[in-house]
Amino acid sequence: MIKLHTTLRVVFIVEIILNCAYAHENPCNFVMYYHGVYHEQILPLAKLRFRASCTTANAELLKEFFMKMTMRWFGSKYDTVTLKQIRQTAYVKGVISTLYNKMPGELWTEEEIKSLKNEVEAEGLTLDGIESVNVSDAIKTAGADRDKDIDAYIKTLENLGKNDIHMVCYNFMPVFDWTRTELARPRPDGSTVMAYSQKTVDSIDPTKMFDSIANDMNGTVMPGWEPERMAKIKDLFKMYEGTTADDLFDRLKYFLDAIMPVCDKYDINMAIHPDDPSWSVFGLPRIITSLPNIQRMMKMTDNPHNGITFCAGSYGTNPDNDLPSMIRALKGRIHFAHVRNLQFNDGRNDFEEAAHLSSDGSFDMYEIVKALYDIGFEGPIRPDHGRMIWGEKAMPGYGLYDRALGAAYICGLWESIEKAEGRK
Ligand code: DNO
Repeated sequence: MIKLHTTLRVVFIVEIILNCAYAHENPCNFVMYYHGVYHEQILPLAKLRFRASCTTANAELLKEFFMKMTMRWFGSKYDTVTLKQIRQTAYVKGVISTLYNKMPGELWTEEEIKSLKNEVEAEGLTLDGIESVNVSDAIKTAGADRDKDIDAYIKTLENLGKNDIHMVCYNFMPVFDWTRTELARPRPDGSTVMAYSQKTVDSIDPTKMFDSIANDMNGTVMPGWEPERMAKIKDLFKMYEGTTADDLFDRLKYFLDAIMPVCDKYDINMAIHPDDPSWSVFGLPRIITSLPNIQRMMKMTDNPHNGITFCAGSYGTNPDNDLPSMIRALKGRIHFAHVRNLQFNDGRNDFEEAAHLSSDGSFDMYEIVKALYDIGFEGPIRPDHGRMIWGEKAMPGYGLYDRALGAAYICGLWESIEKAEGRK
């Protein structure tokens, strides 16, 4: 530990001297520059040196310095999985949670956040971020309440910052969040998974989409598919009528520009979730779908706090997205990672979710985890949608058992990569 701190300190001092001139121009430059350099250059360098000197004797230290395995938790009122169960997985050290009852545009108070945090910490876990603080339709459609809703969002971020929460996942998808046409497709081994069929999407009335899957929700409320929201589905489609991809980019920029000052003040990393699947559905434009589109988003509001959730299963719906090379290209701007696998049955026309294991699906999970390791990813990571196995009844994708297997698998990949790299 002492060795690592000394290394960090020396690298810091050299870095500070080298950047004096830059700092003199404007002290703000220095703060921003320092933040980026620290995360993108200094810390990975220090870690590299640390790893090089690693032996099994200091395996204890490894626990502290690398990615943090988490699990999504919807709160005690809504989740079938308990914090006690999550803690006992041993692999998972923290949760990513939310105030699930909050409507988009509604303010989250400091006390409400504190009580969520206390509840998590009382079970020996940490609250490592929020998924999601949802963005209202007024913001996404540039409607009359846009500025009012942005003000509430800023205050919510401020209250999160005051509670020492530094990562917020959100999405900018119109009408639907992620889209699946089946919530319980059986696999040969008797497990069930969520699946997508383009044929179904093309043949179904989008306003009936919710009814067609509602029976498979196991009595839970699925994020983005809240019954109150689905009851207004026709109005929602009307609100987005005529919206183009450029409109969505402009509105996203307006939103991001407004919230960046509070993110800078409290060091909050905004992690936009990709559109899932990563193409337009039901004629609605979708923008967070590919590397060029992410780069456009990062450039239009150029701030290290404007980053992404790298969701392998969502970007991976498009076989043109080369997941490991996207991760490498996005170094420094991936603030949260969702790691899961998919099985393609027929290109983009039909896919189903699979176990996290590479051989159960279409992705090379080792290469995905290796790319995250190589860029020095140090944010929260979580297993994503699991299969429903062992008779569990839970929110589709969010049961305990298969996500726990996923967490164990990802931790195993990570540890073996870390040890192999340390030996170099
Ligand atoms: C689906 C999730 C999404 C995600 C939101 C983020 O299971 O990955 O619902 O949480 O898009 O706002």
